[in-house]
Amino acid sequence: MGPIWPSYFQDCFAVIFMVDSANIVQISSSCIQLLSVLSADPLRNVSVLILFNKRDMPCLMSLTEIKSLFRIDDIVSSAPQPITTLEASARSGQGLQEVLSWLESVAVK
Ligand SMILES: Nc1nc2c(ncn2[C@@H]2O[C@H](COP(=O)(O)OP(=O)(O)OP(=O)(O)O)[C@@H](O)[C@H]2O)c(=O)[nH]1
Ligand SMILES: [Mg+2]
Repeated sequence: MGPIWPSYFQDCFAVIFMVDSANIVQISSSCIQLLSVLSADPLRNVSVLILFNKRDMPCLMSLTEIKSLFRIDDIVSSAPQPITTLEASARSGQGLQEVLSWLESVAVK
């Protein structure tokens, strides 16, 4: 669906970019997609949450390794947007409260 995402950018006040952290094969393409989202002009001033999902699943890589493959630190320091990273499991509900708190914090701005 990536090619049609820009059709929705104009009305966004925030972005939640969800990463399937159990699928290490997709990590590099996911990172490229993220960079194109962050460089989109209509999204220059929105808050961004990078959400590492599926943390309940067994995974060959630790979250630290995945974040390092993503070069998260470089992305956060060079992107124009305020970026938050969180981890969650949509299946178990782990981390969802933090996601809601983040949404609330950016919605009142
Ligand atoms: N264990 C687990 N499963 C999840 C979680 N979130 C979503 N799923 C499951 O993952 C499946 C959907 O994810 P994907 O298969 O990656 O779907 P997709 O990203 O649209 O499709 P692909 O492009 O093929 O990856 C569904 O079966 C969901 O129930 C989670 O946090 N934990
Ligand atoms: Mg998937």
